[in-house]
Amino acid sequence: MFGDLQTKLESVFQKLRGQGILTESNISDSLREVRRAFLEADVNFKVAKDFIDKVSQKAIGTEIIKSIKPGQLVVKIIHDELVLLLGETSVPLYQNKNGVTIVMVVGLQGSGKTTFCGKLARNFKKDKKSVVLAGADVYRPAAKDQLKTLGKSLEIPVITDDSTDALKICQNAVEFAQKNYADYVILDTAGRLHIDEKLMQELQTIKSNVNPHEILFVVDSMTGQDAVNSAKEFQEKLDYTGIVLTKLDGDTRGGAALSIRAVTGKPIKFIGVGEKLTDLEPFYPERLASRILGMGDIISLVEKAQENYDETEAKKLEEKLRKQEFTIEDFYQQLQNIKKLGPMSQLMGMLPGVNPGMLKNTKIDDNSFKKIEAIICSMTYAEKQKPKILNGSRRKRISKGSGTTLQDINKFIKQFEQMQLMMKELGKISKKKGLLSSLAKGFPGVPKIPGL
Ligand SMILES: Nc1nc2c(ncn2[C@@H]2O[C@H](COP(=O)(O)OP(=O)(O)O)[C@@H](O)[C@H]2O)c(=O)[nH]1
Ligand SMILES: [Mg+2]
Repeated sequence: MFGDLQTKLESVFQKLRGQGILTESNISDSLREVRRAFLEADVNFKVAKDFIDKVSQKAIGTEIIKSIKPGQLVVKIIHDELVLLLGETSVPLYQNKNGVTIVMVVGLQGSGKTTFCGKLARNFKKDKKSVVLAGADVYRPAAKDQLKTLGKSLEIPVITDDSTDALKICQNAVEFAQKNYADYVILDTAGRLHIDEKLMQELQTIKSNVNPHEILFVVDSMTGQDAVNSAKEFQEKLDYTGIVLTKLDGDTRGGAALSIRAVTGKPIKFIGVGEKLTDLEPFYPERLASRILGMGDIISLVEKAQENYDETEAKKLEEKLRKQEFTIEDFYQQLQNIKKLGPMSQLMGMLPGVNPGMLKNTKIDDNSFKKIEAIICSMTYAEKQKPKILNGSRRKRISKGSGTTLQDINKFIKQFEQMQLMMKELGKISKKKGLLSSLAKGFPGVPKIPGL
């Protein structure tokens, strides 16, 4: 699903995430590329433009949280805007509390109407609801047979006859459903290859006489902008209540999926992801956005960091660093902050900025963090404040207390001293740029970690 679009966006994001500092010019370069990727995916021109404008306004107005790289923040803004574009929340089917719920299914020929009727009927049945199907595609005898076969396999009654009176068939089906206290009746109507007056009139007649609670417009997502154009025409003529996007399993571009809600103002209610009756999913904007961006992990990382980040604490830390008063105790506090974000092994996998080669040589996993924690916990207050006093016998005591080797202790202290040195240097240059963002570049032997 959306393979082409994903690949293109991924390469834009890769560049963006690598940026330590975002300027208006590299944001707008990246957004230009996102726009190009959208247009190549056949996203409606105006939709793409509006989207980029909104992201750009938000990106420029957003305060940078220092524990997150600015590039990651932009990815998050794009994700959030994408969710809005897709409709923000899922819109479930209307349910008639006082009797049969009538669902009318419309769309062009071959869009997947009859298949969708079968899938929906199966879903209802699975929820222990009783369903009646109406075969009202009166122009192709094979269409009625197709529905009858589906009905048989699902053990659901199919109401139809040999006439060409679609309205009558629908009315009969509704009546049958009411008499039998069914929960749902699904009307499978005729489509054409192209929209024409006669088809629209027939559908309008059914709508005004049967008064369906839901009119679902079924559309083949692989047809891109054609899908969007027909969705708009059907909406103007029939004012349907929701959209069913079919054949998403074969859609590598995603243009229809991204544009259709914005162009029609109607919610997408279901997606078809295969030919089988089980291949139907309710539509969740959030899930589709994550699928398109392929980066659910980063999104949750940014969210976690936003939740856990404490601005005042960070300010205090910056002050200490500037005065070169960063102690092992402070380092320990930072470790605790990082731990709040989740298991280290998981965090590392989430971080797109982490160079995999770097990870190979430095095993930063929960265990090595635990080791460091144990070492620090075995130190006295004075040792944490002034690591210089850590002579041989103190080191031996700590290694015994923490269950680590003397080598581990020496390595840790050496790393800490290196880090202090680096911070001293950074403290000099970072007054202008923001110290923590410079620190995000990491210290020797340890990859970049948010919050550090
Ligand atoms: N891959 C895939 N094929 C689908 C999907 N929905 C329908 N189809 C296929 O599309 C073709 C037309 O479907 P049909 O329901 O007869 O369309 P109708 O003319 O609108 O009733 C059939 O071959 C279906 O198997 C889907 O979600 N994914
Ligand atoms: Mg059909």
